[in-house]
Amino acid sequence: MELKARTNGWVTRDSLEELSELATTAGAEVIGEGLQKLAAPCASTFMGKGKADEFALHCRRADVDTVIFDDELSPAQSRNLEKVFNCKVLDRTSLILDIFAQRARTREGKLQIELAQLQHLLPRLTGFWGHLSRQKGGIGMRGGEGETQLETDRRRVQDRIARIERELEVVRRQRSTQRQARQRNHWALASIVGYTNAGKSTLLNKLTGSGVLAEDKLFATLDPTTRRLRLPTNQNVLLTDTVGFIRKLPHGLVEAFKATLEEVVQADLLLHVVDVSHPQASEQVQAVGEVLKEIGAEGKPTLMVFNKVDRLNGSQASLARLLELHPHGVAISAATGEGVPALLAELGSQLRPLREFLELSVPHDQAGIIARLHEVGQVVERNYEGKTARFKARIPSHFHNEFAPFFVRELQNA
Ligand SMILES: Nc1nc2c(ncn2[C@@H]2O[C@H](COP(=O)(O)OP(=O)(O)OP(=O)(O)O)[C@@H](O)[C@H]2O)c(=O)[nH]1
Ligand SMILES: [Mg+2]
Repeated sequence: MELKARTNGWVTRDSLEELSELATTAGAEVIGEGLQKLAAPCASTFMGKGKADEFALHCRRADVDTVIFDDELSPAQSRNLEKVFNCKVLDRTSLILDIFAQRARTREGKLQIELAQLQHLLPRLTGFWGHLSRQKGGIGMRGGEGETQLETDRRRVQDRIARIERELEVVRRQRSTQRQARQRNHWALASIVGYTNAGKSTLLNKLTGSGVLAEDKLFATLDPTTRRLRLPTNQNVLLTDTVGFIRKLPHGLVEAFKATLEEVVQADLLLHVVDVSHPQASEQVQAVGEVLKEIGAEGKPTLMVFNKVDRLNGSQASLARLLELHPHGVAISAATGEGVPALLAELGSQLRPLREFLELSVPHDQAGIIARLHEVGQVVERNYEGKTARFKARIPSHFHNEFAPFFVRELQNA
């Protein structure tokens, strides 16, 4: 397999390296790579004609069966390139779609990925029948070429897209009902976000002891998992681990994964996990920011979690830079547990503004109320002297009614 990219400067090389990781994740063996600097891509073949022929020779010699481009190709460009290379041509988007298709386990995940694939396929439905027959998902080859057949296929794809969208709408409604049920418990919702392979699932497992699959592969997680986390301060948080982000995440994919990503949009707080041992940690932070913007989750209260500090081996410069930019960030190792207590403390303090700090006075005989206060609130100070017990506690605002008869005054949040 050969790789080829066209953008400029050092970013190209990193992006190409990531493309190679993606290809390996998809199950391919990477044979080689190539770069071409062009002022503008060629309209018909993306890369220059001479370079394309040179590459084709290379591919034939190495018995390559697939060429992957790091940039998005137009339908015509990939068709023309398939002729030049005489093998399958993919771009970054189709590669990512392919990995997602392999990973999808739940009905929802499968629907979302099929939707993204069909949306990617639709503009590529031209007279080129090979494309259709290669697609997974049951759109088979039917005999007879020509416009009529093409129109039928287009309509079929459009019908299927409409059906999937309707089914996903049902999923979305179910999710929203589940979320409302959870909100009746009035627990804060926190979503773990971050670049793929940053250690999000490892962190969820470390914090909640759950067994989410964590792997040294890109996009190990597709479907969201939610677990309850009880902080040392007695606050309950629902933590959700979800699909990782990547640079140039296909827009259609973001669109298709809306139901899943809604968890992120609805969260009270985001835990943005960063692999600080990665040479492009800062660029990855930026890429995650862009996806958050795209799904409408920018500007949410965010706790930066700088993960994999155990792999830094003394080279702390990039961590120091990131901590300077994000002074409330916490450096941890989800693998060894280093820094996790500090993370829990910071999580508690960031969730605090969601609660109000109150002073209450409760008669000693109201044992039920006192027990309830300790259950749902975070009691900071208690004084049992005198006829009534006095408490200073942080209480989620939706519980205020229960304690209203015992309010003394509101306190300043420390
Ligand atoms: N050394 C070290 N490795 C870690 C740490 N955290 C995670 N890893 C490893 O990094 C790899 C990716 O971890 P995951 O938890 O699957 O990452 P993720 O962010 O959930 O990745 P996707 O779901 O694929 O987006 C795994 O091999 C983990 O064992 C850490 O603190 N230190
Ligand atoms: Mg994961």
